[in-house]
Amino acid sequence: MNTTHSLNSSKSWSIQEVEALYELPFNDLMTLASKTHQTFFPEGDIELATLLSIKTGGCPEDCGYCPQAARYHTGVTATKLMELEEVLEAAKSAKAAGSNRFCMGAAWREPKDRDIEKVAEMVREVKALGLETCATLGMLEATQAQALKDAGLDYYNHNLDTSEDFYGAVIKTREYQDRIDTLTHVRHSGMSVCCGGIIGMGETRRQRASLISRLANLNPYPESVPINHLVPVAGTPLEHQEPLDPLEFVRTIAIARISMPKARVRLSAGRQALGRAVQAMCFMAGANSIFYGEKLLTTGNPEAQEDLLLLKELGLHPKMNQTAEIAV
Ligand code: SAM
Ligand code: DTB
Ligand code: SF4
Repeated sequence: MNTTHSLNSSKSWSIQEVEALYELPFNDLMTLASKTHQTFFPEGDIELATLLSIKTGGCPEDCGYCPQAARYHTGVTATKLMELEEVLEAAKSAKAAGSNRFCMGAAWREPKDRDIEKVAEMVREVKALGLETCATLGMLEATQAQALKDAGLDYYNHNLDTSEDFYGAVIKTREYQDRIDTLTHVRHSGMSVCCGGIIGMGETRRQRASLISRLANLNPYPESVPINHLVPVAGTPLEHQEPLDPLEFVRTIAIARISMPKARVRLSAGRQALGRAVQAMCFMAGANSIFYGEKLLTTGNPEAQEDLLLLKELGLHPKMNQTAEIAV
């Protein structure tokens, strides 16, 4: 394996090249990923990002993995958009717990312009607390992306989620191209892009390779790459999905690191089920960000103290904000 091209941060990646990485002996792949990580992130810290669901459930889309789709009976209660004060309380707690980034998620297919005005106000106020801001609100028009950028939004999260040829098996209410269009508007607005996917939905290895190739070939590739492990939620069509081999998940993290060397690769949903050993391997493979706090949007996540302890035991340093009030 030629390692020099893997350390090139602006190379394009064919599906075949990504598949070739999957086929490497596991230890060779881990060594290459680790070398890439050390080259591009010599400080080796772990970013902490906290999620808040600012508008939960009742979503008209049919994403087969999602507990917030109105059409599935998952026990999630739909809510209206949260009030500003409640969002600020959560952001202050996240800051006190050491988080660097606060990500506001809404179960919308696409926001209305009046929703954007309200979220823009939240963004301004959260940013004034000294946190990095991120939002994930569904599909955006160019003018909406610009309004969020003008309010001070640092990142917009919008995932490709899987390969183009597997997309229709999981989501029928929108097209892959809709995702690409929103990502284009976000990039043109000047915001940083947070874009990744879900692994373990029944896709083939080639389809995983295709997802990574699409992400790595976005020009430029995303600054943040959340790699979610499917959380099989009761009531969703993927509830009984056969579990993925954990080593295949670790491989995917390593390949995301190698193909997008300067990105923050976030070990995202599904950490509770992965356990400590697999998470440790993901950090070795180059993951350098986590969702931090006991809740994702509607499902569970490890307790903050448990995560800080894990990082400490592994000798990893969280990238904490300066005013954190937490100690392990
Ligand atoms: N509605 C917006 C959208 O779809 O872009 C934003 C919120 S949506 C919940 C954000 C992301 O959460 C999805 O793109 C998907 O990657 C992730 N997600 C949702 N349910 C999940 C699950 N059960 N397991 C893993 N990831 C999940
Ligand atoms: C992302 O890629 N993962 C996060 C965030 N972006 C918004 C969401 C994970 C959601 C997991 C299912 C839930 O908690 O509802
Ligand atoms: Fe709606 Fe987003 Fe869930 Fe799809 S992933 S059902 S768009 S909240």
